[in-house]
Amino acid sequence: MRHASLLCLSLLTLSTIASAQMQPPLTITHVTQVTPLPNGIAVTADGGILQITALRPDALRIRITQGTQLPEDASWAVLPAARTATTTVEQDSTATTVGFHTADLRVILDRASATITVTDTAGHILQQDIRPVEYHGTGFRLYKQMQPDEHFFGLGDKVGPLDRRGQAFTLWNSDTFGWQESTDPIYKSIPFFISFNQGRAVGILVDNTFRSSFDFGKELRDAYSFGAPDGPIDYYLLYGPTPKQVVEDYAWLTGPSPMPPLWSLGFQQSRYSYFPESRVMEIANRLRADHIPADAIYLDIDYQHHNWPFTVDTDRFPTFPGMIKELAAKQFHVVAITDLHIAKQPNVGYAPYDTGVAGDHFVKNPDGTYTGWVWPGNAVFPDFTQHQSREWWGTLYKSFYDLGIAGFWNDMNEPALFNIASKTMPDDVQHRIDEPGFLKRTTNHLEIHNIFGMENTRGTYEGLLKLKPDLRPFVLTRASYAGGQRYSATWTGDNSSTWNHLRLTTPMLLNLGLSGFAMSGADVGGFAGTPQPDLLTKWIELAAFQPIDRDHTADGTGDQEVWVHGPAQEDIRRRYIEQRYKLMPYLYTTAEQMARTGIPIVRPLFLEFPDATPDHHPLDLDAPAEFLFGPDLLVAPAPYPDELDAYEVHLPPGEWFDFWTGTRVNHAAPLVSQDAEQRNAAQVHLIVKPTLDVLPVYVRGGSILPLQPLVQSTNETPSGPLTLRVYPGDNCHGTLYQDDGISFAFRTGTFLRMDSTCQLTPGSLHIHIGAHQGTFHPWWKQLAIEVYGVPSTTTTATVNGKPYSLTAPSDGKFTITVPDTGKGIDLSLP
Ligand code: NBV
Repeated sequence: MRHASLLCLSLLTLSTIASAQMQPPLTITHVTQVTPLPNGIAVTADGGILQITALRPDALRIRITQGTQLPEDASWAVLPAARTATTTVEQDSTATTVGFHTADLRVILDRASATITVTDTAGHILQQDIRPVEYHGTGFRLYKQMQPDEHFFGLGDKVGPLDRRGQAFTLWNSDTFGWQESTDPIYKSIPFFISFNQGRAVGILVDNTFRSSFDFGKELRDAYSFGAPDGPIDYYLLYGPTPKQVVEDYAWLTGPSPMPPLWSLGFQQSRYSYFPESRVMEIANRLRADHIPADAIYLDIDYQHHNWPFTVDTDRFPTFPGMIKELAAKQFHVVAITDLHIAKQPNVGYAPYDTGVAGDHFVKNPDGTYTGWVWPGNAVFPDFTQHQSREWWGTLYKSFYDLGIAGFWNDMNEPALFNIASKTMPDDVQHRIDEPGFLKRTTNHLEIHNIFGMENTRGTYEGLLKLKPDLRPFVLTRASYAGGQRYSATWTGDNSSTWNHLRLTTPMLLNLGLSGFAMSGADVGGFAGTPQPDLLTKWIELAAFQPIDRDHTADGTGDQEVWVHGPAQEDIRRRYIEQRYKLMPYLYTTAEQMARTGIPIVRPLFLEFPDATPDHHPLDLDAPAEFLFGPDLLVAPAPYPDELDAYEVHLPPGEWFDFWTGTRVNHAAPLVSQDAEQRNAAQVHLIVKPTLDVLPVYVRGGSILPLQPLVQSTNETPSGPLTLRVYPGDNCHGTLYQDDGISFAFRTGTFLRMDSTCQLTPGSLHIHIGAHQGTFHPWWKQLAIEVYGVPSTTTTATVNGKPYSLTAPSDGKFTITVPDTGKGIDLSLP
């Protein structure tokens, strides 16, 4: 009987859904009234209203709604300064269209269909609606023309190829242990993508926090679309035309990643979990004994008392504060996990619970505090959409931060829950929004789910800043939303120890970088499972050229530290980690560029070389495993990393050098005797035979790379000169940025910047090393200027006008060591 009624109920539900789907969508169409605005237009149409405004000449905001009233104007993602930015526009109107233009963009609204077309000033279509906006109940969908050569990037670390064309995605933060290539959604929701069509790039942020979806030509061959089941139609269009400009615009809109502490760019060792205390020390000591440079050790959940956040299991960690000190003395920074589920433990003196209850900081059901089951058992969850609850959350870090724990890891913040089919909070959980810039109101989990993790990290980041205002916080998160890069670095969650996962890492980190999350990594060696020796070696090689380099694995898997497969493998792995440390001045300079401009640390080729192919398709499509580490290093792993067959490396047009040998690639004639046209003839194709111990890396001719002597941690002061490697070529320049690596003193001028250039003319090379800018005093006294690609017959040079005799080149390079007076150096080679 019970079964029968359940069946009736489900049939009824099914038929209701079916009839809702059968209903034709409501559309917004036929313009009835147009109000010109100083910065755009407000339009009334049949079924709803549209407002299109220009924030800058190259940035539009488009808001559409059913009815007559735009919804609340508030955003978790977009910075207030950008949202309120405005520029004046010129109105345009014809018998069939209305619209306006700025210095960069033209907006054309068709009067009959209320569809929008955006073009550049030359009339190239950047985005075009193919039909009126559709509403299905509270849900909406917008369809845009997809051009034959249009490619799509972004949406964070969604799994799959770099180019999103032909794929569809859902945005719903999900705990997906052991995700695979076809898994969607995973942990983060970043509703931002870049369209790149024949050299013209446009960025779109769809600022809607509900379970949105994006389809890039999967449903319809010639259209892409986006929509959400609820919430506003509120999207931003950012025009390049270069992809780099779009990425910078997006950083303007949502903020860049902050300047990371220097140590977070070092090698990080983690596992679920190192315990007891003696095991943590054993790992730290082994890293030092084996001379594996390293900066961080992670404490995963098992350091806590019964998995209660902000506690310590004193049986396993009897001298926890002493351990943190001892690790600091060995130059290790400790990162501790602090999950957001607070153990529901009343009356036992558990302060996070007691103070949370006292302050009314936990999310509620319609009928009381919501309780869910996670690591600590029954748990409660902070209401991170209340600013006062985030502030309270931030105070929980005080004792750990005072102990000297350097960084914090916010895991499980999708939020992840056990014992429930949805693996997250029920839809009807209530969140109270109490937030400057927002109406004070209560909403349900459907609206808040995707920003819950981001607001968790915001509480952590801002809390840490309040506790130690002059220390750069380090927060690592699994879940986030657009703009979350302002508060935390991220990683790609629970990947697997397989060759395919090694391959998937690169497009995930590249798309994260294009979506604002420039400080990112993937568990090196893979989380689920145990890597074979060669896989771990190859993974460590690759990760040396990624923003966050953290070896991490699950509980119950085999050991995964650098030394586990014997000295031969360890030697190779050590060499790559050492190379990362030698490149630290270059990596740190790249990180500073990221924090200032939003340009990511790892970059797809088309970001730096949008014109690399004659028909302007992204070169990345031909070279799916290649990427740039900073502006000048091109990393070219095998496209299928376990295959031993030779593969083709595509280098963008221009001059390239082999990073490891210093030799010029694929050119026989001496560099200085060639003119620019000869040098830049075309793309270079190389055939590479993979070997275990070599990860091919190339340097852009025209770059000046700063390197330092080897250190065992970023705390150690390098001894010896700063090396500037000069690789001649066109547009030759390089920057070095330094500061204390920990504080915000750089904001008031305590930094050092040196901008250098070189000029190559047939027969001579002139190098200018810039004077020091800023007041920071560096560790070096001398510069070792290494010049590549110069004929070995060269015997003299001049340094600041004085002759300097050269010794015969070694490894294809000349080295000129000179004191660094800070006033700049001019060096000429005939
Ligand atoms: O805290 C334990 C793990 C952590 O090691 C991992 O990195 C996270 O992604 N955590 C997930 C919880 C359980 C994983 C099975």
